[in-house]
Amino acid sequence: MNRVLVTGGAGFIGSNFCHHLVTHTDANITVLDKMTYAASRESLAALPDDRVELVVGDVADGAVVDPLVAEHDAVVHFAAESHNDNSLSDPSPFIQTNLVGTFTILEAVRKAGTRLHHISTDEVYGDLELDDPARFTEATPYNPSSPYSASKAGSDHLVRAWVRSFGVRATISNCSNNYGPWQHIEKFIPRQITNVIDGGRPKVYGAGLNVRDWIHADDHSSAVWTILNHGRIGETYLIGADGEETNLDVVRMILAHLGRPEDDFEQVTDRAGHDMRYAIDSTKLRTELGWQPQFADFAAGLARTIEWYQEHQDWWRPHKQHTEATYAAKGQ
Ligand code: NAD
Ligand code: TDX
Repeated sequence: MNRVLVTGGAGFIGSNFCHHLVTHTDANITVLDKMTYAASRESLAALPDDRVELVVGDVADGAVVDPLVAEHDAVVHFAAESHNDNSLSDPSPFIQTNLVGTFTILEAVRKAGTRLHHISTDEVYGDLELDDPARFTEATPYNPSSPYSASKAGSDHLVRAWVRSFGVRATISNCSNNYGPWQHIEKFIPRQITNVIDGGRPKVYGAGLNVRDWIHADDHSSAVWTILNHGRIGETYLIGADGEETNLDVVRMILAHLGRPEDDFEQVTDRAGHDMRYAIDSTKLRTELGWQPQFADFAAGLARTIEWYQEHQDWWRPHKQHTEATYAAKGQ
C-alpha cells in the first residue's frame, strides 16, 4: 500500500485519514477532491508536499478517475455529499456523487485491478427505538430513511455487486457519527460549539431525545487503515466506539464546558424523517482484526474538540453567517 488514492480527502474525515497515513505509515497519498463547499485546503496544509498531492476533480468523471486509479495500489473512497439536511433540500448532488461517483470508482478499479475500501455509514440501517436493546451489526437489514442514507445504501450495494459479479477487491465499512477537528460547522457538534462561542444558543431539533453513537475521527481513520490492510475482501465491517448520547446531553456538555447554564438552548423545527437512534456493535472489527478505539471517553474527546474550535476561529468564522442563514430560512 505505498500509493493510496483518497477520494474526498479534503473533507472532514478524509483529511483526518491523510494525517493518519502521514503520521503512522510510509504511504504516499493522492487526494482526489472536487473541493465543494465542504472541502478545506487548510485541513491538509500541515502535510508534506512530497507525500501528499491534491488533484481537484470529480469522482463521477471517468476521464479523471481512470488514470489516477490505475497509478495507485489502493483507493479509499470517502468522497460524498454527507449532510442529511442538505439532502432534504436538494437530493440531486447526493445521487450524482454518492451513486454515480461510486459507480465510476468501481468501474475504474475493475479495469485497473486496484484494491478499494468504500467508506459508508451506519445510517444505511435506518434507526432503532430508544428502548431497543439491539445495536446494528453487519447482519442488520438495510432500511435507509433519508435521500442521503438511501444514496449511501445504494453505493454499498453497488460495491457488493461489483465484488460478486466482477471480482473487484473491495471492503466496506459503516461507521457511526464522527466528531473532531475540521468538521464543517453545518454538522451538529461544531454548529452548537460555534453558536455558543459566538454568544448564541444551541439549536436542538425537536425534543432532542435522538441518540447518536459518537466516535472520534482519529479512531475512524485507524479502523479504516486496519481494514484496508487486514480486512477480508468482500466483507463489511461496522466501526463504532460505544459512544451513545442523546442530542440534549451533548448540548448540555458543550454549554457546561463553555461556562453557560445547561438549559440555555433553543428547540427548533425538527428534521423531516429524523432517525431516532443509531448504535453500532463493532465486535467483528475488534475480534477479527484486533482494532480498538483510542478515544474511549466521549466527554474528554468533546472537550478537546471544543478547545480546537476556540483556537481555530479564523477557519470557521467566514462560513458561520451563511450556514446559520440557511438554517434560519428553514426555521432551524
Ligand atoms: P465532508 O462533507 O466533510 O467531506 C466530503 C468531501 O468529499 C469534501 O471534501 C468534498 O469536496 C468531497 N466531494 C464531494 N463531492 C465530490 C465529488 N463529486 N468528487 C470529488 N470529491 C467530492 O464529509 P465527511 O463527514 O468527511 O464524510 C466522509 C465520508 O464518510 C462520506 O462518505 C460519509 O458518508 C462517510 N461517513 C461520515 C460520517 C460522519 O459522521 N461525518 C459517519 C460515517 C460515514
Ligand atoms: O442544528 C442541529 N440540531 C440538531 O439537533 C443539527 C445540525 C443536527 N441536530 C441533530 C440531528 C441528529 O439527530 O443532531 C444529530 C446529529 O446531526 P448531524 O450532525 O446532521 O448528523 P447525522 O444526521 O446523524 O449524520 C451524521 O452521521 C452519519 C453525518 O452527517 C453523516 O455524514 C454520517 O453518515
